[in-house]
Amino acid sequence: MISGLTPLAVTSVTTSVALTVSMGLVLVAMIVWLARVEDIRSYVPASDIGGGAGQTEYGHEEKPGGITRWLTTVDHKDIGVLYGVYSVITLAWGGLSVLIMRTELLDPPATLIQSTTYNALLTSHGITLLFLFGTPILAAFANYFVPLLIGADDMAFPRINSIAFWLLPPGALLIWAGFFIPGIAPSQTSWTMYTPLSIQQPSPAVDLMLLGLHLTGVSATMGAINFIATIFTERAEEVDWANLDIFSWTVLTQSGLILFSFPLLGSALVMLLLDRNFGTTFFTVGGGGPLLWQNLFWFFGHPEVYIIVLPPMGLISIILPKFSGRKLFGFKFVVYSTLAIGVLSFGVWAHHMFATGMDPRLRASFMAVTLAIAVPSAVKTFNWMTTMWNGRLRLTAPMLFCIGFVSLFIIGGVTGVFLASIPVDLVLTDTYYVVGHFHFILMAILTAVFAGVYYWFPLYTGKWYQRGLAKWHFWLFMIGSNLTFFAMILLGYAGMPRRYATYNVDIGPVAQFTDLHQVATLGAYLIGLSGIIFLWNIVQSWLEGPPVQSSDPWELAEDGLLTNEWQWFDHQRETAITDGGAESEETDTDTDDNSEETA
Ligand code: HEM
Ligand SMILES: [Cu+2]
Repeated sequence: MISGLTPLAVTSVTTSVALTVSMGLVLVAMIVWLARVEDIRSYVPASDIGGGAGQTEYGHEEKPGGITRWLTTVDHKDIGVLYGVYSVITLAWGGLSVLIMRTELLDPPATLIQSTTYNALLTSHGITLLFLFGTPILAAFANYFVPLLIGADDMAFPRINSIAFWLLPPGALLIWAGFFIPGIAPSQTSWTMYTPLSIQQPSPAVDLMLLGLHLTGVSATMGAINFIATIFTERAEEVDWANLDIFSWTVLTQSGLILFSFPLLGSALVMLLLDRNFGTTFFTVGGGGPLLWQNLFWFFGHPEVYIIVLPPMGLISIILPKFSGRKLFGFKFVVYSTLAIGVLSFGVWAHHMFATGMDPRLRASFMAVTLAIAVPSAVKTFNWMTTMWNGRLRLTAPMLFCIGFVSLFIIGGVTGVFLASIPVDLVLTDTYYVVGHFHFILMAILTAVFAGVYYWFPLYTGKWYQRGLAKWHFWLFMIGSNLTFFAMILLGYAGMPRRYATYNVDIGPVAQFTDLHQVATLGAYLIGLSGIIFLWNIVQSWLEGPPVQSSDPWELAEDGLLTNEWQWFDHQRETAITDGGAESEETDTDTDDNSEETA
C-alpha cells in the first residue's frame, strides 16, 4: 500500500503514527507514575471527613505533598490557586502576543511579521484572554473565597470542581495547537469566528481550536453548576439571602449567565465543526446563512462580557468600602442591579449586528434594551462613588486599584452607550473605537483582579507584598491603559478599521494613524512593564515577604467591616500557632507593619 503513496504522504503518515505512539507512551507513563504514588487513595477531601462546624473544616490534614497534592487536590483553596497560576500563564501568552502585534503597528507597512501571523496572534490574543484568562481568573477568586465568605466547608461538589479545572489545560493546548504543531497554520478566525471565513479556513488548527473552546465551555458550565449548588445549599446557618455578601451574589448571577449561554456556544461550535468537516450547511450561504452564526455567537457573546464583568464588580463592591471606612452604600440596589444586568444581558445581542442589514424595527428595539442595560451599571457606579464620598479613604494598593476600576469602567461604559445608538454605531462599527471601548472595560476587569490579589494577599500567603512596587504597578498600569485605549478611541474617530496588520494606504489620515498607533504601542509597553513588576512582586513576596503579624491586617475590625474570610484566617492562624505550625514564631498582636500605610 505505502509504496503507492507519494513521499510527502508517507512522511505525514509516519509523523501521525509517531505522534500517536508517543501520546500513548505519555499516557501509560502517567498511569504508572500515579499508581506508584502511595497515598493517593488515602487522600480524603475535608468536606467528606466531618462536615458541619468544628475543627475539621479547616483540616485537610491528609494532603499528600509536592506535585501529587496539586494534581489530585479537591480542596477549593488549592483549586483556586491552580486557577490563579493557570491564569497567570494564559495572561502572559495573551500579553506577549499583543506586544508583538503592537510592535508591528508602529509603522504603516507590515515589516516585523506577515499579515497571516498578525491574524493568528490577534485570534490567539482574543480567545486566550477571554476564554482562558477572563473566566478562569474569576473562578480562582470564586473558588478560594466564596466558600470562606459563606461559611461553607468546601464547594458542594469538590471532585467536579477539580475536573472542571483539569479540563482547562488540555483546552489551552488545543487552542494554541496551531502554534506548536509543525505543518499546520494557526487559526486566523478572530475571536468571533464569523462564517464563512471560519468554515473555509483549511487549517486543522481551526478544528482543534473549536474542540479546545468546547472543553473550556464544559469546564465553565461545570463550575457554574457547582457555584450555584454551593451558594444555595452550603451556606452557614447565619448566612441567609439578606446578608449574603456581594461577591457571592455576583458569582451566583454570573453562574446563571454561564448556565444559559455557554451550552449555546457549545452547540454552535459543534455545528461549525460539522459544517467544516461533514458538509452540513448550518452557517453556509445556501443553508442557515452566516447571520445564524452571528445570532448564536452573540447570544452567547454579549452575556459573556457580563460573565467577566460581574464578579469584578463584586470584588470592587467588597473591597472599596473596606478602605472607605464604611459599608457599601445601597447594598440592596447593588444586588438588584446585578440581577437586572443578568436578565437584560440576554436581550441586547443584536447590537453587535446593527450593520448587517437586519430588520430596522428589530434593530431599534435592540438599541432600546442596550440603552436600558446601561442603567443598572450606572447604579453601581453611583453606589461606589457615594460609598467613597466623605469617607475615610485609605489609599492602599487594593484601594488605588478600586478607584482605577471605577474610572476605567466609566469611560468604557460611556463609550458603549455611544455605540448603542444605531446611527453612531453605523459610523464607528469595525473601527478601533470599538476596540477602545471594550478594552477600557477589560482593563477595568484587570484592575479589579489586581485589587483582589493585593487585598487578600496576606490571607492566602500569610505574607506582605512590597507596597512601593504595588504602587509602581498601579501607576504604570493606569497611565499605560489610558494612553493605549484613548489613542484607539481617537483612531476609531479618524476611521482606522480594526483587525489589520498594516495601514500602508494612500487615502485617509495615515500620518495621524501612525502617531496614534505609536502612542498606543507605548502605552502597551507600559502595561507590559507593570505586569512584570506585578509578577515579580507577587512571586518574590510570596517566597520572602515579611510575615503578616495580625489576623486583621487591614484593621477592618474597628470600623466593623471584618468579613467571614478574615475570621477563617484568624482561626487558621490560631490553629497554626497551637500546632507549632509554620507561623508558630509569630505572636498575635494587633500592631502590624501595615499600619503606617493605612495612616
Ligand atoms: C459592562 C461591560 C462591557 C463589556 C465587557 C463590553 C465588551 C464589549 C466587547 C468585547 C465588544 C466588541 C465585540 C467585538 O466585536 O469583538 C463590545 C461592543 C459593543 N458594546 Fe460593549 N461592553 C460592555 C458594556 C457596554 C455597555 C454598557 C454598552 C451600552 C450601553 C455597550 C455597547 C456595545 C455595543 C453597541 C457594541 C457593538 C459595537 C460594534 O461592534 O459596532 N457595551 N463590547
Ligand atoms: Cu454586547
